[in-house]
Amino acid sequence: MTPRSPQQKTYHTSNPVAETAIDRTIPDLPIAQLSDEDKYFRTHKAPPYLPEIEQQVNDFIEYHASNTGKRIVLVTSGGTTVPLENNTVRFIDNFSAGTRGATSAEYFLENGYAVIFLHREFSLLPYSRHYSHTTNCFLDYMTEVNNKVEINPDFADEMLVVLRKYKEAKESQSLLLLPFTNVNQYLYTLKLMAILLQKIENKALFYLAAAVSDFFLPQSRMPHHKIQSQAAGKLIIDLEQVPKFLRRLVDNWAPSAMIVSFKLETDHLILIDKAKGALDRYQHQLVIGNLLQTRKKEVVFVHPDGSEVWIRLTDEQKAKDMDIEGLIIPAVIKEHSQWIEKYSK
Ligand code: 9Z3
Repeated sequence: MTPRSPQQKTYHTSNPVAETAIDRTIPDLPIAQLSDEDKYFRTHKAPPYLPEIEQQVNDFIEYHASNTGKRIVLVTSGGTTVPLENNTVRFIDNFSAGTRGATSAEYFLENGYAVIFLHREFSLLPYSRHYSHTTNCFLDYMTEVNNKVEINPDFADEMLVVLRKYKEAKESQSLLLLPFTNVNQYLYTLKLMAILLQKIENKALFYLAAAVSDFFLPQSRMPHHKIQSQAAGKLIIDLEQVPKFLRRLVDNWAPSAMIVSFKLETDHLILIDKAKGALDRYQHQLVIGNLLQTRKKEVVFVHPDGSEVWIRLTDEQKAKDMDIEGLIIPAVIKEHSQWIEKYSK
């Protein structure tokens, strides 16, 4: 199996740009107030490869609109980095391996969706995730017979199932892999995707499982070269808050799409309140709450009407090593169908 498609390249962090001047000369109107989100995009340069991605995504949307009529889900997956230097040697990262995103993408594909998989480069990918980042090396799935490499028969049946699904996704052109590494690349790409997906209106679904950093170092303050250790005995890092982009996504970038975000906490006492707070603030359709410690076994769906629905693997399902995404995705799809129906009336 070839785990990487040609779309995946290594892109480089962009250079800082000077702030664009605002015209404040217009009389009789309150001085224009830039939102934090607008300020962000005015003061941070877009990744240079963005036009290439735009073309690929346009083609993907066009293909499905004209040929298959499939709904399209944007799945975000894995953690964003926060570079500390422009020529990046050091960066801040988070724990996410991309399991939630990669597994969810498989279930969306199985349920007839086309998937744009916006993922942290080198994090887990749909299908190949079964054979990478595991305790086993992929070579453990192979065996030597008469001087030739073959799949170890112990794994062959399981691998055949995965292989068929992978081929089906590829042949039906239903999976588009797009990478990001740092939070700037993530934000620019998310905004672009949202604007392009406006074409299919409510058939677009946003499933935001990526672990996005809350703090970052603005490009205007980022040293060009590697920070030198001789210069100071201590390194003090002064980070800004990443603007809350979800409101922009809901109101401006993707006003017709259904938007699902994840809320991650480690303290179970605050999870529900934080999920409700996100819905209040961003006014989107669904927050899926999860705790770091139990995220693979249970999640909670929190809705704007205040309802909370827990989804849990049963002991039997746990024993069979079933993915919780096998329960999450059908439930999300059901809500997306209701959203489409409501919006189409
Ligand atoms: C999640 O909560 C995901 O479920 C996980 C998946 C990151 C926990 P893994 O990749 O983990 O399977 O190991 N994603 C959202 C995390 C996040 O950054 N949420 C923000 C927040 O909680 C809102 S967008 O404030």
